[in-house]
Amino acid sequence: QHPPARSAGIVGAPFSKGQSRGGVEDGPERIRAAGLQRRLQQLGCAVKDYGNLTFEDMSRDEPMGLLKSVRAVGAANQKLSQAVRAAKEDGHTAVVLGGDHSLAIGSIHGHSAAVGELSVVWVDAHADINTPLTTYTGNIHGQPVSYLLHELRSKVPVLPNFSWLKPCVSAADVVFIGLRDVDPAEHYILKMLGVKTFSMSEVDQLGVARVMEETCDYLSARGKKPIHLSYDIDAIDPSVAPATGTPVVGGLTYREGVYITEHLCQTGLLSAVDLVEVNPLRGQTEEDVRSTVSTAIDLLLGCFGRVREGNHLPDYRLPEP
Ligand code: Z70
Ligand code: MN
Ligand code: MN
Ligand code: MN
Repeated sequence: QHPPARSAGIVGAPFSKGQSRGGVEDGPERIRAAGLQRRLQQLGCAVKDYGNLTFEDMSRDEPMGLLKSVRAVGAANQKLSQAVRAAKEDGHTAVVLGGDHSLAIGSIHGHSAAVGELSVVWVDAHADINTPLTTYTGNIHGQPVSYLLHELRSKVPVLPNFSWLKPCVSAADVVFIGLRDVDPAEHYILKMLGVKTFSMSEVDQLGVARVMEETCDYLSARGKKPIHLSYDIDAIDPSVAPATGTPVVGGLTYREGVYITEHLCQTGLLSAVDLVEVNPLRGQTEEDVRSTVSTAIDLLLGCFGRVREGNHLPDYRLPEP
């Protein structure tokens, strides 16, 4: 195989106000400290690290009904959108290190602003498609998909610090993989819009290889659009990735999780990746955190051409005696 020359543009987004647990803002540094840049470079991938975004404290950010930290989430995502757009315009495959999954709002918006229409592959235990009116937690990390879909425009109210956001994704261009904790209103929305989903039940039934084949066939039937992979680490089983805010039993194995990234990489269309919800404070032990971070790194390496059969650099020469 001759993988195209790749470069990763890494944007750290240490943001946690889309949910209520501290620690997820330390995800980017932990993933970097585990050697992400060096491991990508060993694959022959060029790396530009844009560093971490900084998010100002929002002094007055009272809840709007149930909805928490609306102004902070809006402002952070506007900043992230601009950063992802810039990374794409510099020619990189964008890598957003979260932070919580509310960041997908800005990441997908910025990606779309740079390249136009997208396919979105959302790998998650959760559907994250509540609207501000259906949520019962008030956490915006359970809502990003509803803010992004054209079809839900009339169901999402105008919110402070979100006036920059215009829906930019069509429901028919989204595939969910790994679902196993979906709220009733979310299930209704998914059915109403006819969104393509592969719950854990379908992963069990079909196997991950057929799930990925059907995912790519489904998306490419609407044209070969750049793919945005939004990977919530809680899609992976908590026995492998326990250091996350909302672990849900019965998740993807390490091998299934990595296979998804390998398959998407092979399409040549992977254009941006979010890796979110790694929370170093949520593990019971340091080994829990290490295992979670190490899995996150392997998922990202899979996105950039690492294969389990082994890799070698294109200019490799055997040593001569
Ligand atoms: C629930 C909500 C969620 C992650 C929890 C949970 C959403 N559906 N997402 N943990 N990563 O709050 O809307
Ligand atoms: Mn999520
Ligand atoms: Mn989740
Ligand atoms: Mn395919």
